[in-house]
Amino acid sequence: MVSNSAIRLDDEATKAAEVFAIGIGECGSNIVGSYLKTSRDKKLPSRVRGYLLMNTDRADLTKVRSKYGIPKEHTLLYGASEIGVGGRFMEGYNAIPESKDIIFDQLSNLGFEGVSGFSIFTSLGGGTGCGGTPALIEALKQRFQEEEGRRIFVYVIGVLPFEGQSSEALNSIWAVSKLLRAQLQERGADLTILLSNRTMLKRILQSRKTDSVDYLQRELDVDIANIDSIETMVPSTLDESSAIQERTEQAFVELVNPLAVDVIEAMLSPGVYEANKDVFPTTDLADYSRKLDPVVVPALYTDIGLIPDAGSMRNQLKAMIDYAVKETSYADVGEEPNAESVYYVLSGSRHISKAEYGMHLKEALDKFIAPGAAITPCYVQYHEENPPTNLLLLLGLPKIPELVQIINEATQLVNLHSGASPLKQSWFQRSKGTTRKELVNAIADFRELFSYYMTPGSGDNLEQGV
Ligand SMILES: Nc1nc2c(ncn2[C@@H]2O[C@H](COP(=O)(O)OP(=O)(O)OP(=O)(O)O)[C@@H](O)[C@H]2O)c(=O)[nH]1
Ligand SMILES: [Mg+2]
Repeated sequence: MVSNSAIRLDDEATKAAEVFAIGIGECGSNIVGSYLKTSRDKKLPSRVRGYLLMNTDRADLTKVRSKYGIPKEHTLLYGASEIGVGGRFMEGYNAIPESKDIIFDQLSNLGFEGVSGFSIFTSLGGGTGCGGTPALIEALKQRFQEEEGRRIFVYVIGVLPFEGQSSEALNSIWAVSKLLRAQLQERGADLTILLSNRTMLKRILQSRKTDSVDYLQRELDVDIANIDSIETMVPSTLDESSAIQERTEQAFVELVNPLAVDVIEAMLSPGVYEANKDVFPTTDLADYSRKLDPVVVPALYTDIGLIPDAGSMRNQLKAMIDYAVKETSYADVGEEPNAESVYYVLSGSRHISKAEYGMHLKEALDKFIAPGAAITPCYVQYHEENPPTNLLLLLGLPKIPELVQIINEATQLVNLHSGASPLKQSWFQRSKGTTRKELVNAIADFRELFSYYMTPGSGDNLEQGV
């Protein structure tokens, strides 16, 4: 009996899930892979209708299959080289239209026809995923919206680079400005959700100090005296291209991926039917994009110790919001994010996750949002004994101070490779597959789009000439 109903439930949940997940490039594939594996291990019902991991690098795909137990038919090797595009995002971009037929064939075999939403997971610092994502969205929107007249929503979960990866900072700027520009023509992502490696690493190092130090010490075989020495080690080691750099990056990635998986689960779960919970107002995934501005930074505060009988709930909820914004966001939004929209999902027991608290939450959020910003609530009540209390905050268009850092890193790099000599100029073609001009434009675009992040004097000037 148990197994029968379990199967039925599983089936229902899968049907209720409206999202198709695509992991593109190494980071994107790893994140989807570890998400699927974690869900399996924790026996969570399926939150996705189908999934595909795609890469231009054969070895990386093979690795991902064995590491996360992914069946071959859920992976796709495409593009000309089989060894990836090595950060040249323009090649990553062009590889999509060149392989459009095989990509769509495989998506079709995996049942993507009926879904209304896609979530694309990628790093914003590499080539395959960073370049391929905007092209893939164009292809999907063309197929569904322009050819079939059917509206779909596309989310991008994009991972910003670690500190000191200046070459990747440049790719990130290109990708984010490309995604936002495309959106103006209805051919871009409906929502771009930013997770930052540098912030996730910082969070992990702070919250699991000793564990992390032990882990890194073991993995890297170096003596780490304390947490501060890791932080200074990060930029310098990631800047050299050496074996230690690769090992460091790998170790960091292993530390931050579980954090990325947590937030994905928190975002997907309210939109999926489950017998043991009530969600109100009823929420489907498309709601996020209807209610939020196009660039979103999530924050996730889990296992919150709220106790309704112990003193003022108003104060407890205020402390909860303060902590969530300042200490748990996935890209650092500082003390005054000034978000233009907010979506929150409060989940827990029915004594805690209830609409009556909406008023206090609104009041607590006030100092973190712009005047007039929309707040959309969602409450998830679990029917079990003492479920954990969790808060997911999605901040629409917040200020993100670390973008200034990313712009500075990218600008320095462009300046470094600028000059009259053709040898200097060829660096752009060689390492990015594009011209210096395209990158200068992307930086200018980015500065304009995010001008209010920039305070006077911040950011090196870009040498416009040449
Ligand atoms: N959080 C996280 N970051 C990752 C992971 N794998 C790679 N990265 C980061 O992603 C960036 C590199 O992008 P990749 O995803 O490796 O690049 P790609 O899309 O495979 O493109 P090419 O290798 O250039 O063909 C760097 O900033 C890495 O630190 C991962 O599993 N998790
Ligand atoms: Mg790769």
